[in-house]
Amino acid sequence: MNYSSFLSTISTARKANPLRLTRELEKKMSSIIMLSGGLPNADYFPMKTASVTLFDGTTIEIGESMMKRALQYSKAEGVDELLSWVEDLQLKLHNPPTAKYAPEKGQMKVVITSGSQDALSKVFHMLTDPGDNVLIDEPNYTGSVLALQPMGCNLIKVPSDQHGMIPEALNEILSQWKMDNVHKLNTRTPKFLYTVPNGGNPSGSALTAERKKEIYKLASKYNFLIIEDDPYYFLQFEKTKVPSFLSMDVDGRVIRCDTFSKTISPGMRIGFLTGPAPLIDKVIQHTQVSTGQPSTFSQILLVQLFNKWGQKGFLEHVARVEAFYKKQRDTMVAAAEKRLKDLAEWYVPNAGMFLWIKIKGVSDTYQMIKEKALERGVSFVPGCAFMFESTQPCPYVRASFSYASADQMDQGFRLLAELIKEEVK
Ligand code: 09M
Repeated sequence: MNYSSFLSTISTARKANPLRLTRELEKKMSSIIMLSGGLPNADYFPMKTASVTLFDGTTIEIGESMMKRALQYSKAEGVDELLSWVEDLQLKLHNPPTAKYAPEKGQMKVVITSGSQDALSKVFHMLTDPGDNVLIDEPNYTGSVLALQPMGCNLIKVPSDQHGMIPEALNEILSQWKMDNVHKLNTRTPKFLYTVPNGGNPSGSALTAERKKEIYKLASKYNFLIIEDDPYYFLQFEKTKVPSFLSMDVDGRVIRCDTFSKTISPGMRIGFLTGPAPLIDKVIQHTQVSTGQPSTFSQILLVQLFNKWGQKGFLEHVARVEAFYKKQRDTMVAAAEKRLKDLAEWYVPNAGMFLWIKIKGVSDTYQMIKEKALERGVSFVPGCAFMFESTQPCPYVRASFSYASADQMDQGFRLLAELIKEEVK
């Protein structure tokens, strides 16, 4: 793959920051006279040690020298122990074909990010110039749509249903580039496709393995990258997980965003990005001149947690989290059936945190949700928030089942039912 042809003008111009720590220098730090680094003196950091109690009553400790590290600058790509831990996790879960490729051929590389939002923003900046074509399904995660739109790219809407993007529809869109008359679209083929493959936010949609394979084939044929934004990977409610795009990436064209936000903590702001080395290196250069690095403190806390848990303990933890959200999903669907049966429609999401509800007889939910619902004491997100044209009327609302108790779901939907009845009468 010719990775440089995908880079934006800004990303092409980026250079590595010579002030930042490198892997090599960090390894030598204790054995050489260090006069290069503009690192503050750790002896004057006010915090000395920490002991964090876990839910099972056991503790993880950050001792004195670990604390000095945790409070210090660190490498842009992440601290070594966490990097190797997530690399092992990716190998186990996705076994990417690119794992053993030469770096320039797109070898799998991982970088720690300040959550997926940071990763997405950097990836979009890396790839997008004004006028570039981007394939994306609607409705979609507001944080991505709002990050892409100001870059001046053309968002090409790929039709989708509860199983995610429809490959036949994608094929039809792409086939326009073969025709002579391409004036309706920019003549450049799309640079990348963005999608949330599991538990789509807000739609709850989930791509099947078959669809992923079809989409990947089209990506190879038309030479575009796939951005797989998968924060709900660990919240899949079926017995077996659907294989990821990363797991089928023979060409080295997939950039996968993972996050600990939904399984450990969004406040720690730690995620990880996996993709072809030449592209990941560009993200690292961006980090060197933006956030510098994801919080070292958060990373060290995770390292200590994973040292205690091992991969097995982590997977057991996420299985418990997954089981909780599945129960929540069932509770919300039951509440919807009880309260909203004739007033709205939805499908049962098999991953994620959201129920996407289409209100019957209400063409736009904005006023009803933003004003009246809040007055009555319940909040939802109006569907228009997830549309590319957020000022257009939209009959949907997004309800999150992550937080509320069974009673709150029941009462929330009772109030929604009241509002709908008032609206349609
Ligand atoms: N609502 C998300 N989604 C959200 C949301 C949020 C404050 C976040 C998809 O790793 P992170 O934490 O940066 O995750 C970002 C992210 C990326 N991709 C598909 C997501 O759903 C997080 C934060 C308040 C409301 C929020 O509503 O949906």
